[in-house]
Amino acid sequence: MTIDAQPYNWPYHGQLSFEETALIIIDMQIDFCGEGGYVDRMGYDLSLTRKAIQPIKSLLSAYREQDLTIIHTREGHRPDLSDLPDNKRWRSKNIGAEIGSHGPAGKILVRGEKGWGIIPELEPLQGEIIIDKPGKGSFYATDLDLVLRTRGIKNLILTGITTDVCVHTTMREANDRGFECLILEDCTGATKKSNHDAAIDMVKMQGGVFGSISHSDHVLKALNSNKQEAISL
Ligand code: C5J
Repeated sequence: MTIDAQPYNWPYHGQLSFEETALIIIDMQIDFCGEGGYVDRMGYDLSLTRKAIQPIKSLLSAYREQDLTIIHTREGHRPDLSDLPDNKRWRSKNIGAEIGSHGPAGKILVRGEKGWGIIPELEPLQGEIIIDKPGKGSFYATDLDLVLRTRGIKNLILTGITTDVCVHTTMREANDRGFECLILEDCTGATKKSNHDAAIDMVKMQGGVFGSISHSDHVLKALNSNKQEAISL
């Protein structure tokens, strides 16, 4: 089985096993797509990040139905900001949304605050893995690599926000670590549409420089075949 994708049907070796394929949902937090959060405070259009919610929700429920590996991530910092590099703080202050300062959704990008929470539509269930990360990439200063390898995960389906920042950084890091990556166009979003489009487009270069690109409909179709196959056994 493979998933229809560009520039190549995924995965490249043509033998997709969902048991070895994790669904990664990146930073679907109030701070990135909810009112009063970090992205809202910076003045960006929330509809661009919120567009990913419904397609991710459909995929999440299909993954849950088959008891497959789901990983949620959250970007955020310790309440004492001891893991917040000075340059990251300075830049957020410069744009009027200083990390750690008080906003309508609590302290911006601080663990335990309202804005840091995952949006109710995609709230993790008990037992689903959550990776807390201080940076943009999901591997930096986290145990994600260990968790994936312990579970025998070889392939990652990447969803979440933002396409050009945390999703791309994670995809690039994962690709370098030998994970086979698929990014879903409709399950991602950026703070600027042209950045989303460019981030999706650049994956297609060099024969799929970081992996391949697809749409949630194609993954849902493959998940359905996987389910039918399991029933017929
Ligand atoms: C950003 C993210 N854009 N989750 N974080 O600062 O992409």
